[in-house]
Amino acid sequence: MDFKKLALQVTKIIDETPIADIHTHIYSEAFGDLLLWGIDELLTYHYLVAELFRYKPELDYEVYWSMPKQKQAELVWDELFVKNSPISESARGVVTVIDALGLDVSNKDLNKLRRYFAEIPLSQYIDKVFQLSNVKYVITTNDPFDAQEQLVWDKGANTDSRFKAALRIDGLFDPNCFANKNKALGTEFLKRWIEKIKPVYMAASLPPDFNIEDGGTKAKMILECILPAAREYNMPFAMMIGVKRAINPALRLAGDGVGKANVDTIAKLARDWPDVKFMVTMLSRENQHELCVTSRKFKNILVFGCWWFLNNPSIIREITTERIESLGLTMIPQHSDARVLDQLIYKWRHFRKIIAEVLTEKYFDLTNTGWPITEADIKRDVNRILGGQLL
Ligand code: FIX
Ligand code: ZN
Repeated sequence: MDFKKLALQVTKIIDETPIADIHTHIYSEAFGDLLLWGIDELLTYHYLVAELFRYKPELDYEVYWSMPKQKQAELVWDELFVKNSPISESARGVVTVIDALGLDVSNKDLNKLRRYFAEIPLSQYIDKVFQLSNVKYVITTNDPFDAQEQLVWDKGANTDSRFKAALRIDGLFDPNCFANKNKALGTEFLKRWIEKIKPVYMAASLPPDFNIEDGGTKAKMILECILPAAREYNMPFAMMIGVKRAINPALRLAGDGVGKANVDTIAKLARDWPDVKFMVTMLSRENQHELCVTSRKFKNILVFGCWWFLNNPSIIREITTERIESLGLTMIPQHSDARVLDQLIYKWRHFRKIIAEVLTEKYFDLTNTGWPITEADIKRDVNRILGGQLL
């Protein structure tokens, strides 16, 4: 098989495969201003805010936070895009979006870019973003403790089938949360919200020192309420492990860090709850190989995504390659974690390029040993890992 011909074929199939984006923070129009979109939201994405302070260390955190959104965006634009090349993954992503929209990226005129977003109706722009990113649906992060979200769900919520729900329950781990005062309250709370929003899965982020055997609030809620509910509703529980929340509180949403976690606690959960499906993503690069190995040992662990600080091409390539080598087509290689609607365009455009390269190499190895790889094989494989079939 000619490598270049194979590469073109794999790339075309990946580009044409509609994506199921299984973890995002974007909302349908029904959620009002919870849906972030447009150039000013792209520029004030918390990844870029963290980078702004590295270019402009004299900038006071609270002075920045007191600025209107437009001024914040102008600062980011000036420092990361005008005075310096937008070469980081997050900055490059903004350029990818602007280019994909057919706008002129060379003029660096932020106000000219703003005019495009001011003139396009939101519903038309949502359609355009889904079309350009070729995403068939997103699963968002629905927080039952968010007052603004509660109002929308009480009114009847989302009717756009491109936006599916995930029940995010980090709030249950707050020692002051009413719903963890006893098992009955926690269970009632979960069932009420599962019935209300019909989530694809329940999810929680967990710190590096998460230990299911420590008897703390997290372990108690997981063992007494979350996993019994997951079993009863045959619903996956997604554990996103390794985040150190607010290591720099002054950065607010941008202030979280990362730590290596203990995979043994995942193995214990998978062993003790064999009929519950655990979706697992870990934030530390150092955890990835042991997560692959552990997932090989437990058929109820579904590894997913190159989460957050891992969502950089150099690490994505490494992680995706080792996952295909260890897990074959039994994992979900990526989610976008998009917080701004427009990011679907760049997060998937960037990832598609990488997985096309990785899959081409693996298919090429196969063909070199006489194994026939057909267009139908590639379509089947890509749709399995990126089309939502594994959920
Ligand atoms: O816990 C999460 O869902 C994380 O993805 C977010 O907290 C984080 O801010 C993020 O958006 C990372 O990409
Ligand atoms: Zn997220």
